[in-house]
Amino acid sequence: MREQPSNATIGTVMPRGMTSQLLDSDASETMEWLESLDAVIDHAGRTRAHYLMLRMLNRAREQQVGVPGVGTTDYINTIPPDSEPPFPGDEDLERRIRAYIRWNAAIMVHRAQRPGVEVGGHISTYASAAALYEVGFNHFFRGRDHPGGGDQVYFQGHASPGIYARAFLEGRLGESQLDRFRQEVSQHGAGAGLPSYPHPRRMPDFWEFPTVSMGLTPLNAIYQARFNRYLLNRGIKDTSQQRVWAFLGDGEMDEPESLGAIGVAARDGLDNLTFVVNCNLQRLDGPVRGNGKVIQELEAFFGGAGWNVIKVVWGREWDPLLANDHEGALIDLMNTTPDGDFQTFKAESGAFVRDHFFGRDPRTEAMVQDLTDEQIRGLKRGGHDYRKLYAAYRSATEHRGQPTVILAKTVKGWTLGSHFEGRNSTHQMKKLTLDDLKEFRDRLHLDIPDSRLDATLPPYYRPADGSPEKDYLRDRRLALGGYLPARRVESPRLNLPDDTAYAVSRRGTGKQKVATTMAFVRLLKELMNDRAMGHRFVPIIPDEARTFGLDSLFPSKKIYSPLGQTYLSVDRDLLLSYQEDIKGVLLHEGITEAGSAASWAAAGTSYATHGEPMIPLYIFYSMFGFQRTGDEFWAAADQMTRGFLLGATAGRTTLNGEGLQHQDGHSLLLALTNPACLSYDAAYAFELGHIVAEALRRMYGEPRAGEDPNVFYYLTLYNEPIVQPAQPADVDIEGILAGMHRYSPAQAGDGPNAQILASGIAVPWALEAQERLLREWSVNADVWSVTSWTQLRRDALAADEWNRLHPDRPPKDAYVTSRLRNAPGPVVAVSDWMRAVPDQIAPFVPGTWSSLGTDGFGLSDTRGALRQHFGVDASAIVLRVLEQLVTGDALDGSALSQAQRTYRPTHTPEASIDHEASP
Ligand SMILES: Cc1ncc(C[n+]2csc(CCOP(=O)(O)OP(=O)(O)O)c2C)c(N)n1
Ligand SMILES: [Mg+2]
Repeated sequence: MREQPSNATIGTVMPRGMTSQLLDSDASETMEWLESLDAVIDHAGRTRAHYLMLRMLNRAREQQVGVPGVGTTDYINTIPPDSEPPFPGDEDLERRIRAYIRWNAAIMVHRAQRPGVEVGGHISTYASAAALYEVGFNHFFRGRDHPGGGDQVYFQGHASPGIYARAFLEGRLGESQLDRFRQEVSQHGAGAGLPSYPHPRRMPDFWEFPTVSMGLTPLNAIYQARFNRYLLNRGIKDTSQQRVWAFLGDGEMDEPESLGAIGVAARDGLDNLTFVVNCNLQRLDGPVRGNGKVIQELEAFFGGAGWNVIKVVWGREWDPLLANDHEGALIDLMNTTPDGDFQTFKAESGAFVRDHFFGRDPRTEAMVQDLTDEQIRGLKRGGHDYRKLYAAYRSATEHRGQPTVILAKTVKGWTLGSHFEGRNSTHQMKKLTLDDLKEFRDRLHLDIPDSRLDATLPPYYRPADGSPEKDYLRDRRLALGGYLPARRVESPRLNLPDDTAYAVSRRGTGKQKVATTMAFVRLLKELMNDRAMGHRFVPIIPDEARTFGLDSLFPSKKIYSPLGQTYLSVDRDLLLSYQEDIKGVLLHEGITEAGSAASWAAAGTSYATHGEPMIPLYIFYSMFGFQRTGDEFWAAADQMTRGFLLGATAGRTTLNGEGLQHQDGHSLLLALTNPACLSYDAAYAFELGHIVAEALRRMYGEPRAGEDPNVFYYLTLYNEPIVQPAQPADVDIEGILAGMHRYSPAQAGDGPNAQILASGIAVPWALEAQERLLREWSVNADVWSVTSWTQLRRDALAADEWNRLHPDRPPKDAYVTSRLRNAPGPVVAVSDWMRAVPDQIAPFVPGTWSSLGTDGFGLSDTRGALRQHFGVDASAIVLRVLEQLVTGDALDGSALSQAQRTYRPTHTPEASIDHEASP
């Protein structure tokens, strides 16, 4: 028996966790409504009641009654057939073009499996996505020459064979290039082959966006769309016509990065962004959601986050069936069938689908009784129906105020035959048998005779010049602004600020103690005020502006928000008030390193994507940089991002009191692994000034012959205030840039000599050690400031390589070797990093090498205590130098035991609290 509707006040908890204290002001009216619903269920059934309830919700929304949204809708297309616009293309020609591309994509991978090569590739992904791309290529994607500017299209990484195959049809790639797929060096030397995936660095005129690390594409696409709006709102470029498309896998959506930023896109109202998720229900190993429904799940996520969701589930063949589904039996079946079953249906026959799907309910069984098994098998999925897709894309591009996600249901391995379609192993299959090839050819209606179907090297297929297919292909792309993908760099070289901008770094701070972070911010302010190019700097911060002193930019540069500032700011009367503005310069991302890194890549590639060189400076806790977002930096390197990464609060002992999770003694090691990243660990402001000037010249000014401008700089900055010395009169700029300069030469004397190599915040410790060595032990030590261990190593490796290739020529010295060749005494290296950081250069240092460092986890304590704990302070340096001198017989061994007594740590050096005296 059904429960009687209650006439009490609605309870305090409503479904989906919304608490409510709504009062029922007319209980008898409420009863009437509830009873009429009951009556509908009794007389017309639950399906009818379901429909009426949805209509009521719709009407309520139209009348602007604020009712909660529905998480998911039925498992059918969002756009009903009678709302589909007419398809403007030539269906037959497009079908043929798709068939050629499908064929060539698969054949390219197949041929790359020829004996002796066997470099692999993916066939089934593109096979499932061909229509998703082709509708875009023929009707939507705008090329660079479109009057409104080009679209930015992120192609799913392992769908690359299809994108190459289209370029082949377009005449942009030749047959020999296709045959060099995944053979970037072996076949015809560097640069002649096609990279496996979209790698702009490997194919800089073709690929724009690296996509194959799953999860980064959705993230990057969101921030690219956001950055396009930023350029528009700041008046730097009119991007209002440009759209960002991201093609994604349904398996890929499991990456936290995939969904992590969708709220940003909704919040910023990015209606210039379209996600197309290829829901083939499979990932690499098997089903994405065998027991569930990935499309429904994603609909709830995106809908809940505020996106416009368009589901393209069924092809046109289903329309008549759904139109006759008066009792909702078919929809019910669709709603309740798990993805695992849908996958199986596509690997089985029409008869199987009749029995196992339609046969589950006599009403649905009856619906298909007049269809043959073949017709049942021919009931297609929406993602293979270009009319349904066209309707979805059109609706997405016309939608205002929200980003759109298109959830398109497809079959993995579609058209490749029964060994591929819907099989769990399909992702990894790279070869077709001769029978597969024949079946595939027949399915695509290609005019290739059996005699030419060689099992190892089946032929490519290209329609002749002047054929209707070729003309159509070309005409469509011409009408849409040119071929895609295409990367073009048309950006002006910048007129860089002259020397005066750097005076602030050179002059020193007198008696005032200033950390290098603050020194950098002072320099940045000067640069941002440059008349010619100051507006191109884009500081990016994940909620640490105050920590790094960047809040001083709030009032003058303001924080970007597409909404401006609609509220009354709590600190509006303060000098450094928090100010948001639609023309704001600062990208204040909130607490998202992932989002900040994505913004940084978007801004740092603006020179190529928009022809507008922008200079992003992403400043973060160095611990949460390479460690947290290293893969994004790697992709950014592939995308040839230019700009600055600023690892603030660097060092294992410098962040007073913070401890294990914050103290970074290793990010420089991680930075070393990125070939596009030049890292510097400056000690002083004047060094920073030269490094920044050089970086701007290389990336945005005039690069020297043979120098790659597509690099970025990682500068580690400290938060420990020290007196910044004025630049020495005989400053060695070349040394600063190459990675080391003798900052404080030893005094001439009779005692033994030593070389102390220090970087960053360790330089002051080294100077103290130098002074004590001289005063207490008559040891003459040079102190070198090593601005970049990594640059020294790279230079040394290059010299090593040159020597290997030129055995008959006099060997070249590495820079570090040449600088230390005649420097007397043992070499002791010290830094606030783990020893492996300085040890990178050890093989290239003549003489005795020894290093001190901060290996292990950080601890919370004072700086002094930590430096003693790790053994990197001045005492530890003195002791290590003496030990090395004794070992090398330059000093009497008896001195050592005395030194050890003096310098071995016995207690924590900082002032202690007298607990007895406390109240
Ligand atoms: C971060 C990351 N992890 C793993 C992989 C390896 N990988 C490549 S494709 C793939 C499966 C992709 O499935 P899906 O996203 O559903 O794409 P589909 O091929 O089905 O369209 C995996 C796991 C990767 N490329 N990146
Ligand atoms: Mg998939």
